[in-house]
Amino acid sequence: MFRCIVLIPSYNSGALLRRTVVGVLAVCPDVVVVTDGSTDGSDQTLDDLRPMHPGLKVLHLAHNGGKGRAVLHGAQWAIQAGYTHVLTMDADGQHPAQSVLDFIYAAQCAPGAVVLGVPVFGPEAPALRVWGRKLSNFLIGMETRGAVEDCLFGFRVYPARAMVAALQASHFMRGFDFDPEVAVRMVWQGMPVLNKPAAVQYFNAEQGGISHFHYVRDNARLAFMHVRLLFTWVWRACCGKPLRSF
Ligand SMILES: Nc1nc2c(ncn2[C@@H]2O[C@H](COP(=O)(O)OP(=O)(O)OP(=O)(O)O)[C@@H](O)[C@H]2O)c(=O)[nH]1
Ligand SMILES: [Mg+2]
Repeated sequence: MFRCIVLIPSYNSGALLRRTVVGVLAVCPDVVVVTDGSTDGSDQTLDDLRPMHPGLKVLHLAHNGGKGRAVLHGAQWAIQAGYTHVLTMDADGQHPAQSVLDFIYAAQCAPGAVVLGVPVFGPEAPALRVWGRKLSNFLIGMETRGAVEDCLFGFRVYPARAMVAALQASHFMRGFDFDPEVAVRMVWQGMPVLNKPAAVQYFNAEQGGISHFHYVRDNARLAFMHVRLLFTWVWRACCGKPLRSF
């Protein structure tokens, strides 16, 4: 039976975490938040929501280990709790709570597929973010024969077991390389993909906007990921056999 839970990885998301969770709870009762090593007290801002929302679960990891590790942890918990699918969304209010049910419905209609959000940027989106992803999208589009329209947007619905299996097959994908690489790996495993537009919103510092994307560290990680994926892709093309992890 199809059961989907909203999975929100969070690291020092400030006041936006509670706002995001409240927004999601208004449309979907099942939410799991995974925080790891947050030091800004944002975890505690959810405490008073829990008695009123029995479907809200907050998982704490003691040490910060990256977005991908947090998603893996949450998805493993979700499988144990009987969920078949997870809808991942960011904690910082950038992803649209009003599209949660649409995405869940799309996944319910195609339970064997991964539903990938395609960002629809507003005028406030920084040009660096809008244009910076074009190279990544070009490379990933090539490696997946155009199956993945946007590789960096984290608003998605995954069949939980397939996503966990893809992560467990590799030591990578634990940080910001999670979103692009897991999509490629799932396509290579033959999973159908639905690309679905969804609004993305950027907040400025006064609105509490916060990013943990570190330009040097995370772009280096993404560059290494592209080298890995391109190498694997060429190898697959030459040998005609799948390499699940590399
Ligand atoms: N649990 C956990 N969540 C994380 C970690 N790093 C980032 N996140 C979450 O992942 C989501 C995306 O992180 P952001 O820092 O906003 O990165 P982004 O949205 O890719 O980049 P921007 O375009 O700058 O916003 C947010 O919900 C973060 O709280 C982490 O180490 N652990
Ligand atoms: Mg963000």
